[in-house]
Amino acid sequence: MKKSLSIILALLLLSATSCQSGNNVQTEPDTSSAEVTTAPEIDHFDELVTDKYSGRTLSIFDINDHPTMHVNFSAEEQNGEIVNDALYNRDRLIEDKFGVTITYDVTPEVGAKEGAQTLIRSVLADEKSYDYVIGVLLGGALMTASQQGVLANLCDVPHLSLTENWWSKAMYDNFRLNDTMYYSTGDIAASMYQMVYVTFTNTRLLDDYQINEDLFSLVIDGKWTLDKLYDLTKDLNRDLNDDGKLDTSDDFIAAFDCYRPESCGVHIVSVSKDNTTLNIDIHNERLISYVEKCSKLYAKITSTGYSDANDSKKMMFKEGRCLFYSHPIEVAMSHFRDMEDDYLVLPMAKLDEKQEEYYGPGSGWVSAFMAIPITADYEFSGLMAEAMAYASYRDVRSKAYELVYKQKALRDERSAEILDMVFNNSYIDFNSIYDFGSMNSAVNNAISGSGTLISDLDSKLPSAEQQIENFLETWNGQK
Ligand SMILES: [Ca+2]
Repeated sequence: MKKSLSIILALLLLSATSCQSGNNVQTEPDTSSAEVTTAPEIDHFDELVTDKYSGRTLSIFDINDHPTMHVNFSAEEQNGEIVNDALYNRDRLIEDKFGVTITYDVTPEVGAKEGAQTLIRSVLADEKSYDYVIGVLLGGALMTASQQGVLANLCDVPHLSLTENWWSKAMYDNFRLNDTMYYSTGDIAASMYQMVYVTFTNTRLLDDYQINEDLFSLVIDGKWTLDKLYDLTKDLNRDLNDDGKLDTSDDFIAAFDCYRPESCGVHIVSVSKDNTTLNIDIHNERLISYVEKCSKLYAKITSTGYSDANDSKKMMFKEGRCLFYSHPIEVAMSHFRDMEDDYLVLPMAKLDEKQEEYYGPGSGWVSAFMAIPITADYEFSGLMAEAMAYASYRDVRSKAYELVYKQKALRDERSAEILDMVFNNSYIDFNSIYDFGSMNSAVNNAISGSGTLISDLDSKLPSAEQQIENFLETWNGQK
């Protein structure tokens, strides 16, 4: 009931989400009538269904470097894999309700970069195009396509409710410039469920260290912050082999970094209040506070035992030598299925309790972003993308929960509520993708103690400003 209520609420709030602010005025329900009737539940999906496109093909292009890992569409049959079967059923539902036939092209051999080139060529040659694409941003993929004038401004596409939970409101707020956005993320791409950064917590270690706080309640009450994480983990690091340094191979580390300022709503480069330009904000109090808190929280460690430092950290958490570990959620499927200890999944900690929401920073290397080519029929593409996104939110997302917690019985209603919080706000900001003037490294170096935040950022400022100027010219030149 709670779910259907929230859907009704979402529908009530479903104002025009074109990128210009809407002036939808919701009328207060008339409660004066003595006779109280229960409103029938309206499902957004039913509002979208039409037979107008019966017989048409919906053509989707998945610009994906790792389609077997980042799965956005099903095999031809159900095969018992949870997400596969949910995607299979979603597609059959869409085909059935709209009378369309869904087809996918994917780029397993050529990779996402070549896939983006294929897309660009098809648009420039004005050939029959895809109705929408799902793709990787980085490595010459959709980010490059978005600079070639081949992607639609999603704000001009009808039917898309870009601030609803099945799209990313945080993306809308932070990746929309001059009322233009060329891609967004959300449930339409099932790999979104894998790309989001969360904090894994080993529950056996919570017991061992007698941390008795109910972390789920803490999160739900809005009190899961970097300061809290520090309070829980200070003094817990142990140099177990007594060699005078902390190392991933044989020591105990209480909390692992990930350095994603977006998790704290911190942006070195942000969209101006009037939405017309990008501002660099070096003397940003939130940024300074973020760096200070992370420096205090995260130990200086070396990483040995694996060629990739990331692998060392994953194994350390899996082996029960790390209490809190921040990483994209996909590691639950790739590494933790046979982990002995139980774990909880928490959002990335907030900067402070004043921060209103938890955010799930995403990765531009995962095929989790939706775009529409300018050659598409916007009316059709928008309707189908909206229906696919909403159907995924309603029917597929709950299956992703099962994958995350596959191994143990820790799931309860609150674990789903918490995953919803991060999935609803999965996003990236401009600087995490474009890294103007390489300013991201200045932040990372300041946290790890190998740099000084303000002076390092200052030295990168001229280059960042120049790059932003060039960027704005390209972004706006396509309008
Ligand atoms: Ca050591």
